[in-house]
Amino acid sequence: MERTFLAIKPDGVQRKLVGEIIRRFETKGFTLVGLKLMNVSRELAETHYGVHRERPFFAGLVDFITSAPVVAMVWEGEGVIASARKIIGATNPLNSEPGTIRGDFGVNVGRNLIHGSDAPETAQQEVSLWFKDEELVNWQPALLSWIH
Ligand code: RTP
Ligand code: MG
Repeated sequence: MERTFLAIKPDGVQRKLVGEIIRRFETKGFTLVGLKLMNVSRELAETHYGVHRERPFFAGLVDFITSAPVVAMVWEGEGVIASARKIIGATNPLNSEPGTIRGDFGVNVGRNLIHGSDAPETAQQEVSLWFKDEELVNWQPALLSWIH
């Protein structure tokens, strides 16, 4: 079953939006298979956002993500990678639709509350970068097959 990596960024945790954000993925019908509150090391942040290493916002992005705890998660379900990106909304909250997490709660592109893997390859890489195998729980919600 498809899996994606999501992380509630420091602003989401500081603003007490953890429950609200998790609720949106639960009520959509996805299954939580990994969850931890953690401080992010500089090394992890730089690897995770490595694709943006040459961008002007890179240093600020790493400073921000390492500044306070984040909630790292793995979610499972049909089409979860693309669907989570829709639930999250566009990168810049000025462009994200109301009804999305960033559209409803975000204002600034550098404080956009949550990260979501953007493709199958990055989802796989990010799940194994952030979680050890034994930290993920394989389980199937009862009756899922005929509810969703
Ligand atoms: P994320 O990786 O955090 O889920 O966000 P994303 O895919 O929607 O956006 P991406 O292009 O991967 O950018 C990563 C994060 O860098 C910050 N950013 N700042 N112009 C800017 O100042 C700027 N552009 C991007 C954002 O916080 C974005 O989430
Ligand atoms: Mg991205």
